Amino acid sequence: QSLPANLRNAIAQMSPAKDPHDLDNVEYFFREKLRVWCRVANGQWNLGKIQSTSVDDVCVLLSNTEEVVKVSVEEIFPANPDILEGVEDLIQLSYLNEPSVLYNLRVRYSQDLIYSKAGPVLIAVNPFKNVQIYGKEFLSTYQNKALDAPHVYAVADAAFDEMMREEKNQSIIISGESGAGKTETAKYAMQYLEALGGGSFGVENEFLKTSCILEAFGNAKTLRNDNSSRFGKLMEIHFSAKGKICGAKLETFLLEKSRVVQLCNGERSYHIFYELCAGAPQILIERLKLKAASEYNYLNQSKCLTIDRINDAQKFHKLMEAFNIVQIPQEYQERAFSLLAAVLWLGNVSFKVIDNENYVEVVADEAVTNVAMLMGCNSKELMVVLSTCKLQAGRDCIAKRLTLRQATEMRDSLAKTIYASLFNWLVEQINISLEVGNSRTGRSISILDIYGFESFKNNSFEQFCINYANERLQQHFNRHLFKLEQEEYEGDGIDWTKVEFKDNQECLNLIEKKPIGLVSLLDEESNFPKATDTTFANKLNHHLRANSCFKGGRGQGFRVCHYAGEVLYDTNGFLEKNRDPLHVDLIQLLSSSKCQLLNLFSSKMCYKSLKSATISDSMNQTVITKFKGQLFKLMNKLEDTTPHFIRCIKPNSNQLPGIYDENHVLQQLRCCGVLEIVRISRSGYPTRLTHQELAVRYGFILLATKFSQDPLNTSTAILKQYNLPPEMYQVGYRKIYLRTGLIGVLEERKKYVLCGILGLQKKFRGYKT
Ligand code: AOV
Ligand code: MG
Repeated sequence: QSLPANLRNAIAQMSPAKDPHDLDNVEYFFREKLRVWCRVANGQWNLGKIQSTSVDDVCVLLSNTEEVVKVSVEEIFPANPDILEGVEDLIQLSYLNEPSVLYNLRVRYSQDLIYSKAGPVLIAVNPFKNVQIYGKEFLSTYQNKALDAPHVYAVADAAFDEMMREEKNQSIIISGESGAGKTETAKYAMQYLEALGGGSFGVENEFLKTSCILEAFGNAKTLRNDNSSRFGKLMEIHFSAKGKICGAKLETFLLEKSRVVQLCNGERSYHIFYELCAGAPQILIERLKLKAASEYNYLNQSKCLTIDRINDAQKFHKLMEAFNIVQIPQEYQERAFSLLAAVLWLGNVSFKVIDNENYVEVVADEAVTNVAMLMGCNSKELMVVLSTCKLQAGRDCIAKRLTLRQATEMRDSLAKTIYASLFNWLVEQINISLEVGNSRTGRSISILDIYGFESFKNNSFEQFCINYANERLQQHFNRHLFKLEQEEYEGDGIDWTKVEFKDNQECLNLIEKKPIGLVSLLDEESNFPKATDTTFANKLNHHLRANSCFKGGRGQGFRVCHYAGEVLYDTNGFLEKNRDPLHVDLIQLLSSSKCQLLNLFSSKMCYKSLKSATISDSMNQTVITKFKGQLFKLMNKLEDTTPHFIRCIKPNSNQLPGIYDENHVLQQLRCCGVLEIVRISRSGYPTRLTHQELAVRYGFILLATKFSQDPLNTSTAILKQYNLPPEMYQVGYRKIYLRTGLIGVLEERKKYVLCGILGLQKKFRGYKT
């Protein structure tokens, strides 16, 4: 038996590529008339052939323009032979350098091959158009293993196989900047698992329906993405011993609440508001006193009410379908819609300043009447709550009138609270419908899809939280692909040349370190009554200078060097958003309402404050601290799984098909260390088994006499018996390390040997009877 051709090729290509900066190498390319990549004046990479060389410079004849240009040796990289054009896995490239990787992905992208591999990582370049690579036919092709081209289906399949084989929880971790395609990719992964493990589990396509609901309530148009997730989500899918889905659990992270009341120009609030206004049937319009989206202040402030090529009314009908499939009772659906309309009307509630006094009264117009009606509460009470604030003065309770600013904040706070509670309630409803039966650990696949890295002209608290989450995720990625891998090789005494990578620990220290880190300082200022956003900015500039990831800013600004680039934050609003105060009067208003949903929300708020030691304790738990806790829990959970990474790449910032902006792509490839990953996996060993595991799984091939006291010797004997080439594995003190693809070969051979044995047994039995 000989090795399959693809493995042999892989071995051949594993000889390390020459150092591109080596002048000898340049000479070699010159002598052999081989093609090189050369960076020309505009920064673009062009193909060419070397004409002559000197100590520092090289003259290159460009292939496209037939011009001869003079460039320095640093601007020259070896190009790969034609035969390697558009390879599936970047580890197949003979010469690994930035222009070659960029070109390879570009070639594939231009043929609609949006998926590629970088060793263990799947790279998905967003096509921004429909590509015919999904659906029934492709699902079954991957299920039958008839195709192994890189695909999100293949990743989901590998996770499933590994879960069944190892009985270990798996995770599919999707990252990339805003608009890179994470949410779409997550949906395709769920679609695959649903097709694979469906059947015994409720209604078909249930996952996709839950996505539809979540997107309506948790996604919005931003300047980066028309369907941007404004919350993070982890979908944990559980399987039975037979590999059938037996339930799922959805967990969400920090929804961007501020969007409900405040929008940037060109952005929208949550899709659901526009869908409701555009798609509600007449009877609902009347009941909710609905108007067109353009009539609501919360929606019309950004001068953007529609999204190109999106029909909000149609989306509303899809949502209604999804509601029914997830089995949210009709009556609750209606209550939810009432609350959405209440939020919209709240934005139209206005105040009039009383004679030159410094306080306001609510204008008694249709807005406030409608809010009260929709919330099921008394409109007089509502007006009092929105314009006053009860204060405890000794034993007495006095009502203090609010200023215009305070009253507006109170109103917005009510809107945000209702919306966020509604979102959380929906997540609970979805969880009830996905209910995990008596599942056990060891057979689940979690799919993580969070908000991607964001950098706008103006970045606030929300971007800070989002980018912090991405920073944590990047650390997890680095840990698994670089740190743990290399530490294990070294610790187990196998031959290894270390690969350097860009660690983001310094940036995480900047954010998390106690007592002097961004989070601690933010909390400190948030708890200090006299602090302002400016004193906060000053404090940061004063204390964090020593960290190389911190760059001060002017006035209220500060800059952070994130793994994905530098972001300038404006501290304006940081303290208030972090405190996220919820007035007791508002909770009381909700609990006095006739709407059961609002009662439920208010009881949760009270419950939370009772559960913690003191009321102030829970009130004081700031948003960022809660979020940090959630992220830690998430990371711990992910650490208990075998990760499968998907890196989404955004090929241009205009969300357009067919445009491959090299600089934009390169920047993203650099952030996630694609070249380094390829370098590690090309010389690395992705599969590892302890000597015991190897013996249990594959040892039956050995004669009893060959089992040695020393597990290491036994392992070597087994691998010899299977006739595996020695350059394909390494034997460590504790484990056996196998190169890419070798585990498959072993499995094949095991099957082959087993079939032989079974065949013999059958023959033997036949002979006896
Ligand atoms: P994101 O999740 O990474 O951004 P999305 O998954 O929402 O990005 O993708 C953005 C848009 O790109 C989608 O609405 C589609 O139009 C398009 N797209 C992405 N992947 C595909 C695909 N495989 N096929 C076709 N079109 C695709 V954010 O949530 O903003 O970080 O917070
Ligand atoms: Mg998304």
